[in-house]
Amino acid sequence: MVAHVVPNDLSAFWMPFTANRQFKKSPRMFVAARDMHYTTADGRQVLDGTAGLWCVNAGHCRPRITQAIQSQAAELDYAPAFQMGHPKAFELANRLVDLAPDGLDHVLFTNSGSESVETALKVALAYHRVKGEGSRFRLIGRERGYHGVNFGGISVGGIVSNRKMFGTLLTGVDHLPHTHDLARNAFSKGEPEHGAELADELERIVTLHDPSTIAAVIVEPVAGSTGVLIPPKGYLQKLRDITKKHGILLIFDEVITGYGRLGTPFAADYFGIVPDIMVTAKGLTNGVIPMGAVLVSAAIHDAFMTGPEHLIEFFHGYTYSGNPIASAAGIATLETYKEEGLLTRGAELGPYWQDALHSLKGEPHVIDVRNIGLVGAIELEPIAGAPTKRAFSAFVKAYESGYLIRTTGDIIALSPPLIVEKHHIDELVDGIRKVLREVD
Ligand code: PXG
Repeated sequence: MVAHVVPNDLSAFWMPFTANRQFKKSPRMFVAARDMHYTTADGRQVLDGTAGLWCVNAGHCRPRITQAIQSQAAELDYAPAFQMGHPKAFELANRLVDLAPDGLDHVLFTNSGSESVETALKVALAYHRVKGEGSRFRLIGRERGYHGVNFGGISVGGIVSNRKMFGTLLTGVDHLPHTHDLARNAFSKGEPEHGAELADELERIVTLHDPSTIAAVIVEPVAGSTGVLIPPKGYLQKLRDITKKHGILLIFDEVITGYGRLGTPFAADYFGIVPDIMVTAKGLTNGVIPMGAVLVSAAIHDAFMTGPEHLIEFFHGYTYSGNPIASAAGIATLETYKEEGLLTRGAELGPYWQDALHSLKGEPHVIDVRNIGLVGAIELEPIAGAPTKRAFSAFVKAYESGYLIRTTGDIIALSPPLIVEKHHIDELVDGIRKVLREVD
């Protein structure tokens, strides 16, 4: 009822993953953005230390992407996603296959990371079934894993607060241990030395359930949301070896690591490991239009392409799978990344980023600094009896001082747009240094 809409009344919007009451007492509003900066409602500039939510990899309001969206909206707004097509979805899929590691040859489109995860898990289960191995129904995730918020994703995910309210979740799920180990690995630069043996837990889980019951293992190559947990040297290779040995699919959830975050197009490139399925979203469209993409091997795709040709091969998809405007945004985003060398910029800037971040060692409350590509984390000692409070205060103080950082638990996570310059890095790190010296 339009008559009841009061401008600037904040109560109707129940905000996602937000302390709603705190926010609405003291709102933090962005009204514009360009390149590395946001503009707040009160006209201040805020340096984006997080690429929005790990998605605006090419920086904000890039003209090529804006124009692509504008002209696509005027030319073909929507085409049915089922039994009909339009050229841009095919073009984007082809470009993704070109960009992805060899062996990932087909693309399913979604509208978010969460939907990409559900899609990947369903492909994995259905794949085994169409191959005549329907006994492979189990999915293995990992503690402290984040795979979005839908039921499959929270089932394989390992974040207690995202799971505990929601009943029985998916059955037939087990979890690997997480790899975070401050006692052995604090202040590691890049991949930590210790912990590859944690991948052997997969052998134990496989033995417990029998390989013939396990469909897939899903992990983030670098866990982002739970505070930038970087895999120990050799760990991911072990997961690849064990899954291959037992005919289990390996799914990399690259929603955060995809599209240049580690200084390579995908984490799979960084670690030299090709998964069977790769889950992406966020940076695919520079965060501008919701879209995700799931890349699968030819072996998986081809296993479905049997039976009479008039029949649907896989009963899954969304109204907006490969939406024309999202596809146009995706193509323009990939062109921007290519033209500006953004997918490898993290490799060039990585050493500078690393040194800058590690200069925070010794500042108040800092118990770890870790980094990989253009990702970083600063872990703070929690206030006794009030976990997360110190980091949240740091987040608010940073915002007030002109820096957007992200906190999860008592960890500050950083992931600037890939167009970041050295002077932005200096500014961000010095800003955080001041904040750390001020917070209780
Ligand atoms: N998988 C991974 C690895 C993610 O990081 C999702 C799936 C879900 O994506 P959607 O598009 O459904 O949100 C994510 C999302 C943070 C943060 O600050 C991380 C995400 C989202 C919002 C905030 O760590 N990751």
